[in-house]
Amino acid sequence: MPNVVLVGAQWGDEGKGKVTDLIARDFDYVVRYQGGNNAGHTVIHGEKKLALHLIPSGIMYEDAIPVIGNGVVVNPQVLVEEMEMLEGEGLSCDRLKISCDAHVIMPYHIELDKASEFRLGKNEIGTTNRGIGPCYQDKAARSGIRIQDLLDEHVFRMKVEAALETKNAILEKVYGKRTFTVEEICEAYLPYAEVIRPHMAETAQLLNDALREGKQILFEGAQGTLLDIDHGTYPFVTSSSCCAGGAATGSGVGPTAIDRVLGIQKAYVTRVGAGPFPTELLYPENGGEGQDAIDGDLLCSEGHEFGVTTGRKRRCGWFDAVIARYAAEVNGLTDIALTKLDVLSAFDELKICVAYECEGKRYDYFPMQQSVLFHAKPIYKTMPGWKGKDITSAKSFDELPQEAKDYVSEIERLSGVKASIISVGPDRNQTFMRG
Ligand code: 2SA
Ligand code: GDP
Ligand code: MG
Repeated sequence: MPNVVLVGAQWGDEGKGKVTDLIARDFDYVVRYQGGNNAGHTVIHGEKKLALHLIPSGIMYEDAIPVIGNGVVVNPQVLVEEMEMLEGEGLSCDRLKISCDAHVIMPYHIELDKASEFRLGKNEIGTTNRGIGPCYQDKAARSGIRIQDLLDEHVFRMKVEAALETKNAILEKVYGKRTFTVEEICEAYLPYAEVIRPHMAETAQLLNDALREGKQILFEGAQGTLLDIDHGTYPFVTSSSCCAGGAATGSGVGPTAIDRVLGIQKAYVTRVGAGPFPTELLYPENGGEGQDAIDGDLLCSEGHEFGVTTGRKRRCGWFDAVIARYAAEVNGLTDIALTKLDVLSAFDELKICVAYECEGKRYDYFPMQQSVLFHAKPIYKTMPGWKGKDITSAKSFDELPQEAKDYVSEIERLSGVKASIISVGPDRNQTFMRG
């Protein structure tokens, strides 16, 4: 298999963890290139479901080297706890490499994230409160603290001291929150440095050496296209480059090394957090009623749609081909993995959004203005479902009911990308490839 970027094609939680885990055995390196412990990637280990937040899903295979790239933001406490959890499951983390240039999520980032969300009130972004945004903010402002700083006590102290001058002022004066001392931060963070030290590496060099040796790399995206800081539904996005382009900047590997961009699409759409979502089937608690509310609830319950990191109930809606086409373009998708097709077995009929309508105008392409997206009404095509036919043990496309084949083919036609992998259940073996 060539070098592959695996990217979420919607608002995250498309099943990236499962697909990464499925194909990772064929790669020498599995690299996270953006985000932090806001991610929640579910993988199956034996009989158990494991949630990974920071460590690449490639950790499941002892021949693959997992790499946390320079584009990732690292909470050292979460990292160490996740390593301990994996070791406890019998999965060694000895091979894990962490970029010396990755930025560190500091305790004040988490407080600032919470305080800023609280202040926004009903206009909140709905962040995971993990300090992601404030950490990337410092990175862009060139005042961040990196993994290499954490491993040098003198430098770390100096940088924390400098940071606290402004962070404490903001926490106290703007938000009326608690402040931090250099001592308490050093006491909490410096012990982690010793756990991280053996894993720290110049990962860009490591990956480029690997490429020269003909090794193969899988880049594991977190969140999704519409949460990308540039291409997503700004400002209701995360603060990193989730799209395929981020794989290059977030790892130090040039774009010419990438051969394939695999988009992960759910057979319907979910979103967790605030922001526009044209095909949303509003829950009753959010003002929804009638058949839409029933369908939304059914998608949520059949798909077990709850956040892996925060436990929040995800918003659910019909498949949106406008988004699918957009994701195909901004990522340069070569093919897609279509997941959770089995969840749709609960419905008599299915809807696919083919375009939007806003103030009498039809939008076949993702609208330029956020206000249009907020008010966009989906134009649906209705398709027959395959209710009552269990597809969870299908081993090939031919074994799917005709209605399911037609649904997949319509998604391919509308998005212009072939579904090379189809997932019909959470387990590794509930998946088949198409030639
Ligand atoms: P943040 O915390 O600054 O990145 O939040 C900004 C927006 O990005 C969304 N976001 C996510 N959306 C889906 N899944 C994510 N990971 C977890 C999961 C989420 C969870 O796998 O379920 O457990 O709630 C994720 N991470 C960030 C977030 O909802 C904001 O809209
Ligand atoms: P990620 O963030 O993209 O890795 O996705 P999450 O792990 O947050 O959410 C995907 C959820 O769907 C997890 O609970 C998976 O176990 C589950 N899942 C993945 N693929 C399938 C599938 O084809 N069918 C069903 N029913 N569940 C799936
Ligand atoms: Mg997730």
